[in-house]
Amino acid sequence: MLSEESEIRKIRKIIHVDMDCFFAAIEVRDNPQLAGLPVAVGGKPDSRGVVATCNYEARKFGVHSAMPSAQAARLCPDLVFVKSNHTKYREESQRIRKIFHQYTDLVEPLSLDEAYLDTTDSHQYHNSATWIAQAICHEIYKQTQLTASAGVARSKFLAKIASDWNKPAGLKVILPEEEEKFIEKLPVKKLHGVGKVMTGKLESMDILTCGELKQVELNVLLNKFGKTGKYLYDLCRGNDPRRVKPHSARKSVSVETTFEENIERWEECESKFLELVSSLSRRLQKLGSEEKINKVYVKVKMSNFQIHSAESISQGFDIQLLLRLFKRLRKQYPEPIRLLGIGVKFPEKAKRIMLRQLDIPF
Ligand code: TTP
Ligand code: MG
Repeated sequence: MLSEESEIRKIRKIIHVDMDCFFAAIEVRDNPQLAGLPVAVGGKPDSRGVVATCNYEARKFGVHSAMPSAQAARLCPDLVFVKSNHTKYREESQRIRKIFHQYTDLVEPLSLDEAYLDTTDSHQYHNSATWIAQAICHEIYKQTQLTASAGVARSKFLAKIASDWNKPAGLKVILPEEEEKFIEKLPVKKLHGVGKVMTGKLESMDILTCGELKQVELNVLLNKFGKTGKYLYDLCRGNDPRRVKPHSARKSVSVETTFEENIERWEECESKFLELVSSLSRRLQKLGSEEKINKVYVKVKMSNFQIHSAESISQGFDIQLLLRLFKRLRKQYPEPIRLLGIGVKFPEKAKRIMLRQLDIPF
């Protein structure tokens, strides 16, 4: 009996909610003249700005997040550019989070516009996660006139894939009994962390779907991809036991790359560094926490696997300061680099404020 009960307990009900073209949807809502027009939020094309996001009308022209605004304007000549207003986006984000908390305390925000919810023990709607997800999207629309998409599954990675499935204003439920079939057909590139390079490597092994990935033995994947190999092995079997963590106040945010071949020349180091800067900058914009940063740091792993880092107090995301830190490290350790990482840290006080904004006791 007990084992049956614990068997039942294992089936979790995770919802992943993600707002549709969040910043752009808010701007269009607040300026009805923009309705129906292609709209991008971000820097103007005559500056060196980039698109933070754009609405679905603009996406039809191939415009997307992180694209240089000048390129976006070439693809879509009628594109309307709107300056971002993070204070407004944060306010909307808080309204949405309050709605999540009506259904469960287990809410893990990932950025301003998305969160995981564990509704395994939620009592509303006869404990139906599907109905709860629907109710959340309706309530969000009622309160904010913004649409959200939601995914329901028994694990985080599937719930996240599901929320993207029927975007915008879509709902996708992956029932536990449908899960295996769903994963079999799932293209590997849909897995979080499988980017262009990894997709290419898997393609060269004739692996396009998770079903094909499942045929590969663990030691082959470990040999080829190291730790990531085990991650791939688990996901294509639907194994993702990560819990929804409501109290995870961020201490830091970082990005790093391990190079296929060690890098040494300064031009190459600088160009890889700038790639990391853009990627960290995108993550920070999504998190909406840029101005709270009080430290920046650079980390390098050398060809002999030794790790060195440099850190400095900073006001905000100071790229020039980061570059100086990197140059200093480079001078001290001129050997070939295997891995480069950059990151930012938040002060204790900001962490407490962030928690308070989420209505979480600390
Ligand atoms: P996303 O949820 O990735 O994108 P989105 O909500 O605009 O569109 P989708 O319908 O596909 O979910 O990001 C949420 C917000 O974060 C987005 O509205 C703007 C911001 N953001 C950036 O500022 N830079 C970026 O590179 C990305 C990806 C997002
Ligand atoms: Mg979104």
